[in-house]
Amino acid sequence: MRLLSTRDLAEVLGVSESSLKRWVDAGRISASRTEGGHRRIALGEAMRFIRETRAPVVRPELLDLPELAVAAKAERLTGHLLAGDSVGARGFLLARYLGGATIAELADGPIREAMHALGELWHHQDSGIFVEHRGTDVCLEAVAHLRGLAPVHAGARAPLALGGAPAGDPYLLPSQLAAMTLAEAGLRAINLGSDTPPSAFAAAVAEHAPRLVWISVTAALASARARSLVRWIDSLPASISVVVGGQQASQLGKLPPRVRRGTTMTELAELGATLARGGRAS
Ligand code: B12
Repeated sequence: MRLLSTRDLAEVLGVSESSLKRWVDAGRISASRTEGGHRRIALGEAMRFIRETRAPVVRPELLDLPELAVAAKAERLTGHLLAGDSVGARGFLLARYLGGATIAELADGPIREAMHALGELWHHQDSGIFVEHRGTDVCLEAVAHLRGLAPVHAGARAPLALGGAPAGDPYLLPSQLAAMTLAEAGLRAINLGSDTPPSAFAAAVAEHAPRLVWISVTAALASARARSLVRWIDSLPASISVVVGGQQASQLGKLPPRVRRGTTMTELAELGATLARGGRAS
């Protein structure tokens, strides 16, 4: 875990070190102490403080996040993905996250917009497919980078959520974003990723006993696969909440009434927050 001195964080924020020490001592920023008694602030805690107070980041390079300076001013993520610019894409997402956007807002907003724009390319240009594949890789990397930096909200006893995309569905981003959204809402989240057969979902559920299962469907599934997924969902104990979403979720047809359908990560965040508070899903 990266630790910052009070002097470093003061310089990052463009405030005096004495103000920063005061904020630590008043409990506004949590810090540990070195053996010599110096205050040390975890990077995740610094990020939480910056987001919550909307504090401007004056010297991003001291956070070891130089990409922040590169992309903070760009208006859209799409341009970075089209150009295959991974530094810009990382900086774009990080700058908005530090500016207070939630993971769900980033997913439903710029990430969705940019990926949908990439998806139109292959209709129009010969180079579209390579640009789409390169842009997807850049986006996946930027989202994973944010995932690594975002502070963990869930304690060891927080309810567990587990999910992924079904067999025959190669899409990685939607399920990864679902995991991050639920983690931000205060749940522990295990992402099984793309192309997960019902038998693997079943083994994971048996091992981890989740409170919530999410399923993200983006690909058009062969009907036998869709049916076997629905059978498995049907077989889950009533104590497990299930939420299904994604561009092609409607092909699963009629689902048991206790299964929720969601269309956005914002809805998923609301469901996650209810479960994290100990509430019921429906
Ligand atoms: C990247 C991509 C690929 C990559 C995937 C790489 C990877 N490993 O992830 C690759 C190259 C493999 C690929 C392959 C194909 N693709 Co493709 N792909 C895309 C693309 C550009 C982005 C998908 C993505 O990541 N979106 C980002 C997410 C975040 O957005 P989203 O899916 O809308 O998700 C939002 C909501 O649905 C919701 N949500 C999602 N999951 C969940 C879950 C829950 C629980 C909840 C509550 C909400 C929720 O929240 C999200 C944020 O708002 C889309 C374009 C598009 N319009 O999406 C085409 C797209 C999906 N692909 C398409 C096509 C045609 C194909 C291929 C058939 C191409 C081919 N000829 O080979 C193959 C089929 C693969 C297969 N087996 O099905 C078409 C599908 C058209 C259709 N509806 O039939 C699209 C729409 C492109 C287009 N405009 O034509 N693709």
